[in-house]
Amino acid sequence: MNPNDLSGLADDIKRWGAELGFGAIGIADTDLSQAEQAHREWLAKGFHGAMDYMAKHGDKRTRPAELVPGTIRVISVRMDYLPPDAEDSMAVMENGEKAFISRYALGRDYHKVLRQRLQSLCDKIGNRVGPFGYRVFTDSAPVLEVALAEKAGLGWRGKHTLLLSREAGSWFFLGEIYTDLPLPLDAAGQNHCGTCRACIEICPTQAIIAPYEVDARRCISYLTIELKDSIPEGLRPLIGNRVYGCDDCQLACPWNRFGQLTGVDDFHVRHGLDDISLVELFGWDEATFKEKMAGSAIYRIGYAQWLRNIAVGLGNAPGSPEVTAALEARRHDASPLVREHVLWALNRHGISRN
Ligand code: B12
Ligand code: SF4
Repeated sequence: MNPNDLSGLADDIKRWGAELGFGAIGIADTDLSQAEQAHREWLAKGFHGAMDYMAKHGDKRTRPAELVPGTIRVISVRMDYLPPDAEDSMAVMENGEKAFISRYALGRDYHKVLRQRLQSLCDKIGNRVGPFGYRVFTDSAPVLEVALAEKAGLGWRGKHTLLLSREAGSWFFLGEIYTDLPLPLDAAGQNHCGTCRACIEICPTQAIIAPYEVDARRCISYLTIELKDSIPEGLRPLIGNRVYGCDDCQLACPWNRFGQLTGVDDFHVRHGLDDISLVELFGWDEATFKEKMAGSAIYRIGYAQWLRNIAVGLGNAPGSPEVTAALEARRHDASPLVREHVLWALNRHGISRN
């Protein structure tokens, strides 16, 4: 293809992407050498904690062509997820009897939604150019998504390390197409954080240890989603009522005034999860958990870990007969992980562990 054809193709890709519900699309090359050293250091400091998959792939994460041979361009996409009908986040977090679930997890699991739409975009490209080399990703592969999106002009990395856009704040998922098509490049995003430190100051566990550096081991998102074992006791009181993920650094960010509501029905709130009580959630048996969470990202953490998180929330909740009764009902839970967190929670309410 000549340069004019490639430029026309890039325009078409952006137009098709918008039709498929992507909020923005940009094109980057594969040079992540600037990020490579910082990435190695992050791992060397052990900030990934128990996320072994972060360390497993060596430099493949910063060298796209080593992950998918032949890759010379990355098409980076954004998909907004804020559900239009969700209860106000601050109101839920300030009510200790409620469970706060990160806004990205109130609807259906995003992995499938994004992958399907990225595949549709590749089908459209294939219809235009014939067979071409590509692979689609979102979240789950050794891909440095934020750095690539920044290079592709979708925005800039905020001090909380998430990608920020002037048009959409940070309430979106990222996805990519690695390809061998020599598409024209977009200009990288410019940083607009200035002297603001709101995300760093608000973080309940001081997980943002310096601008652009998160120690995942302290992050509530890691503690409630990625960590499979016992949550360190010292961090439990700081988790408050956040039972799945954490949005505090995003809620504090002034750029999130520009957050866009999602146009994707799959991300709308299901089962009233935006404003539900801890006691009610703790009462779900395993069959109910599986039935209600089918198709949700929450399903992946499993029932025991889910109860572990809610037990922490109940330990931090204002004392009441309902809270005590809910915890007592699980004092002898089959899972040692759940039992241990229940006993801790009862102890917080002045009830002996024995
Ligand atoms: C591992 C991971 C996590 C971990 C670690 C987070 C982290 N900051 O690294 C945990 C479990 C804590 C996590 C939490 C969340 N995550 Co997450 N996560 C990922 C994942 C899988 C990999 C990220 C990664 O590579 N981390 C490793 C480190 C090395 O990367 P890094 O912080 O980007 O490191 C760079 C900077 O530190 C920089 N750097 C270091 N020092 C310095 C110094 C200066 C001066 C500068 C400029 C830069 C700099 O260089 C490093 C290399 O580029 C990505 C998906 C993907 N495949 O990319 C999603 C992803 C980043 N997560 C996402 C989301 C939504 C979240 C949560 C908001 C979920 C929630 N509500 O609970 C929270 C936010 C927490 C936070 N503040 O980061 C989205 C972000 C979308 C966006 N708008 O950017 C992603 C892109 C998933 C997706 N496909 O949509 N996540
Ligand atoms: S998600 Fe929560 S705990 Fe993690 S860095 Fe942001 S504010 Fe801190």
